[in-house]
Amino acid sequence: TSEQAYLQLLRDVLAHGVRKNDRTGTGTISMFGYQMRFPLNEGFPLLTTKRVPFKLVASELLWFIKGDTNIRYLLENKNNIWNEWAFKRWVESSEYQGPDMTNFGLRCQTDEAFALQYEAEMSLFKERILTDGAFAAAYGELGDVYGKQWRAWKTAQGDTIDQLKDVIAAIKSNPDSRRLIVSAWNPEDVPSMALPPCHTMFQFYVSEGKLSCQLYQRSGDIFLGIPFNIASYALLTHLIAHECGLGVGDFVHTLGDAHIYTNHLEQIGIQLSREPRSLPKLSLNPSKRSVFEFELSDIAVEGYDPHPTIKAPVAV
Ligand code: UFP
Repeated sequence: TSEQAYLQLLRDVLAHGVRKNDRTGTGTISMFGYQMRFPLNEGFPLLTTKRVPFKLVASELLWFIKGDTNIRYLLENKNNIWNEWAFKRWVESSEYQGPDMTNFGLRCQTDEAFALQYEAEMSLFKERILTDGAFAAAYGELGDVYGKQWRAWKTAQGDTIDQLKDVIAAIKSNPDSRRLIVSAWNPEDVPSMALPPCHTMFQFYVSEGKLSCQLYQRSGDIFLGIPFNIASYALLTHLIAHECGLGVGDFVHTLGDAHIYTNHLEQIGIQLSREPRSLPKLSLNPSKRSVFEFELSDIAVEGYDPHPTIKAPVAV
């Protein structure tokens, strides 16, 4: 199956990657420039050699598509993947009165007493985001993240560009266009961003009635990030193809700095020892047309029977 493209990436970087230091201080084995291709009609590329949490992929993508940049929607869907970025802003604000949370990511890994304190503060924070609208507006907001750049890119004139809506309209009206691009990398915003976009830009391509998508990802954590990213862009391609009345072609995943963190090697050994199973199928509610109308309950994967989850530390 097309999962082999990912397993081959693991093997190639293990065999040919070079040792490289990184921002997080963890250490990586890295390769520069790599491309994988996932023919989407062969099955939905949700890895089977370990469980990938599809509901989290789908709710995050719908959050981007809505142009939402506030973690409240994610929390309402039990999705915690962006919490740390909002929490950081909260504990660094003058309104925060709790225990000192400086460098919480790193300290949690080495100090168990602190980790408990952090968890208590984080659950208070989440509860308040969910129940207090004014608090959510002030501290759930992440600013210039994907939803903002996709749906409301700001222009020099002071208005905004809806890149996603425009690209969907262009796919319908001019499918042979070679300009079907959405960019998340806004150099004006990068200096003030906690996490400059990893998914820098993506391009669509239509041929023989099928929609393909290529993503340029500047930086990829091969074990933890990439399996999630593959599923997310495969889903985006399906959703847009669905709206445009097209079939699905390939998802082409192009990587800049493709790296394995050195504290993921044992987990990768386990994953590579497993036999891939057949890929699941994606099912979209046929009564919804526009990508902007889709809700989480309209999206499901069928026949997903993966090997168990493999836990690994996230580099922060
Ligand atoms: N990363 C991913 N995929 C993502 C995401 C982050 O692989 O969707 F948001 C990883 C890549 C890298 C780190 O290991 O997070 C970002 O760090 P940097 O900005 O230094 O590249």
